[in-house]
Amino acid sequence: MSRGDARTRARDPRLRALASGRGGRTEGDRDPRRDPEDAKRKDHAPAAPRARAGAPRRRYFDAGIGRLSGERAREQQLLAGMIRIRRFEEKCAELYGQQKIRGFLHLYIGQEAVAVGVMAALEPDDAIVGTYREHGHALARGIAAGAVMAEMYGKREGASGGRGGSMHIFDTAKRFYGGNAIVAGGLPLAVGLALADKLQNRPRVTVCFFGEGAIAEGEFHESLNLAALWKLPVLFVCENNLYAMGTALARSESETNLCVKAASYELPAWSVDGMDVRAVAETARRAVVAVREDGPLFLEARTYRFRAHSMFDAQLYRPKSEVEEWKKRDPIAGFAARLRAEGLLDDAELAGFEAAADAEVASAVEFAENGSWEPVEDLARHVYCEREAP
Ligand SMILES: Cc1ncc(C[n+]2csc(CCOP(=O)(O)OP(=O)(O)O)c2C)c(N)n1
Repeated sequence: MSRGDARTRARDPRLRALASGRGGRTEGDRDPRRDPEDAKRKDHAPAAPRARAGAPRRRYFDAGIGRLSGERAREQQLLAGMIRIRRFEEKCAELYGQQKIRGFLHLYIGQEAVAVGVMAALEPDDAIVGTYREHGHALARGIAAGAVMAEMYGKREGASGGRGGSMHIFDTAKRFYGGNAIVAGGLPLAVGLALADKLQNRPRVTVCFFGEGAIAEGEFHESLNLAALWKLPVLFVCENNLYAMGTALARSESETNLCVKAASYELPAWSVDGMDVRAVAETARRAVVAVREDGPLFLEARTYRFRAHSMFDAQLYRPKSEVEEWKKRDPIAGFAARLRAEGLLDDAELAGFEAAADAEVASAVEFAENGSWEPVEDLARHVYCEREAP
């Protein structure tokens, strides 16, 4: 070792700790492997939202018990938004069985509070990048249910002209940039969108949704690094549902605390209960303000998917009892009960939201059924840009 290396090591407490055999942890750090909460997470028990150490404390904010303004209309809107997504996706599962929808279909059922809570914090000019589980993101952003359903059918009237299908919903007017089939593929796109906004002095935020599986990809690390380095206005929303297809988080990651990973790129890293729409909405509101002012932020939403990974999945990798445990925390039933108890919702209002969602879904199906197929002559269109080169 050169004298320069030795001097660097002496200055950096983490390197000193490595040299002393403490695995890179400094005295101030807690060892997640000895922490009972983290031990629970490794067993995939529903974990209470919690901030933890690993970087300067002020960087963490745990808003699992946050509360919105209490305004009746605003709270009810969150509930109605979730019901709408649930009903839409239940219908999609049915249509898939009838082969009206083909290819892959990844349902968002169980995770509705994340999309609805985060979208409530955004302005029309802000941009969104979703994953292949993005029907919920698209609906929460206000893309017409008919356009989303027609895309599922592969019809020309679909949001992406029927060429994308369920994994590639796209709507520039809503600044909704996919729908991405590639795990972590959306992160660099979000960084690019935010870089463009920053270079052109536009006060916009880009929100990027991704699953915890994306954290194993190089694109996650490259994107967080560049976003932090260039102070880009990106809100990275990691929907941690504990499984990447059949792979549990603890089977693929030595560090299961995702905030620690994000904080290592010098991003503020927050964690929120993704089954609690009120907490998500309030945390996202604060996060978006912070991103507009200071640059990128990582938000982990701890959530769970109630259905299989996709329509082809025997779910042998998780016990049924675990799914049942999480279903007790259903974001819709739980929030409806809470609003009722607080006098912010009555039975007639709830029935009204359910009926409105059913009617909207029925008319979306009708729209898709009546849609048209793209003519074969158009097959090679949209492969190359049709504009003249400048
Ligand atoms: C780069 C890449 N590798 C592998 C796949 C296959 N694949 C599809 S979904 C998936 C799991 C992703 O899990 P996660 O990111 O946690 O999202 P979730 O399905 O839980 O919402 C994998 C590995 C892919 N689509 N892209």
